[in-house]
Amino acid sequence: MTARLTPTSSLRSELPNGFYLGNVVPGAGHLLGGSLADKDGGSKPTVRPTGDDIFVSAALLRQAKKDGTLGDLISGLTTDAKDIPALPVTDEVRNEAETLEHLTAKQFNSLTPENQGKWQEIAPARNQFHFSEMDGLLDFAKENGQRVRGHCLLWHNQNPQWLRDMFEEGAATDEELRAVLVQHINHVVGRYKGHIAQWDVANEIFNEDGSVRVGNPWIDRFGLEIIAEALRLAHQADPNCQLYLNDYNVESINAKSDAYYELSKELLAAGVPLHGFGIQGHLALQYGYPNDMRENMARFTALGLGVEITELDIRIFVDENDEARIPEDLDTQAEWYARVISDALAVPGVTGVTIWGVADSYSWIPSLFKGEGAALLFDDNLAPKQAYAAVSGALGAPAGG
Ligand code: 9MR
Repeated sequence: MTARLTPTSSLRSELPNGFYLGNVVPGAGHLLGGSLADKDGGSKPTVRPTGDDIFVSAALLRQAKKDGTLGDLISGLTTDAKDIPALPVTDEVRNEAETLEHLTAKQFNSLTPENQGKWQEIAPARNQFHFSEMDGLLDFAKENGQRVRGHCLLWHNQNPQWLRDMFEEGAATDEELRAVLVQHINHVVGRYKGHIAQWDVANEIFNEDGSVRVGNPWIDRFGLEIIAEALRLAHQADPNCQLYLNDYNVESINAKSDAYYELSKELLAAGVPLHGFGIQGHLALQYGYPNDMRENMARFTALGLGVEITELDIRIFVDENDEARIPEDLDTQAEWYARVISDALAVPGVTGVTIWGVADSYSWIPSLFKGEGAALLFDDNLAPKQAYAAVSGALGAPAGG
């Protein structure tokens, strides 16, 4: 059973003032990001768009995957984007791209680049910036009156090889590395000054037990102090942009979210420009709903920070056709979506919920969690699921419910 989508259905038209319902725009690295970039930490190239249209390029990749030509595409890749063969745009690809584009524009009032803003994508070679996809996303958002969240500046993942090489012992001095950080933040945040409302400045810096994660080259080398420096640099580059820390498994009050709470307090006390806490919200039915999420969000807003759910998806167990193993899971999933929206609306200072993908067929989940998926509002055919109707219902319901 799927929900009904009438020609006038639009989640964004149901939003209370000042509240954002976001989604991601797929792009370079999508589909291949999970299978290539992650395995070796990001040294392999990812696919560049073959046309101007960011949605067509994503649909093309999906078509290649369906046709079984993705392997050829991957083996033909080199680090030089020019060598990537252009794929023919079939009617099917065109239709899918148009539907996805239409849903993205009509249902959501905020957009996040899924991969296009990450270091590997935006600076694939030293001193070379690849802005065309981010520019395309910004143009799309402008045309459709949408806000943009930037994602992300410092992360342990999806860093270009040249940058990782610089962190090899003896390869670069501290001064040289700091100059790279200054250049990156100035170029990237500065370019979109006034057009990107929020940036995830540091992504996923703590472990589940609250200790500092090892593997983010910046933190490994300079310690957490580099986060304050990155926040200051980003603030200089765009003084009106809201600067966020962002992570997963921080929906509840736990050791990891405690670590963010303490760090946030310290940064604020030191006068560092920090404005928000991003709770990713990658949920899975088997782990139970984070019942204390409101309380957790409220302790961050009490510090004066904004809070957003930044990457929501709710995965379930699926069969080999990516369909729910237990059909009732789709109903439970819908209830959870409604709860997240109600929780976010109930806490003053929580300004938005971004869903990490429009349709199940575009989600990152099956590439990382085998046997899990179907985590989004629209199914593989881009038809609305129960979760869509539930989000719509929760937006219409009085806050606090
Ligand atoms: O959705 C993204 C996927 O396409 C990439 O392959 C993957 C690489 O790590 O990153 C995914 O997005 C992640 C986000 O940037 C940070 N939080 C976790 C998200 C899901 O893995």
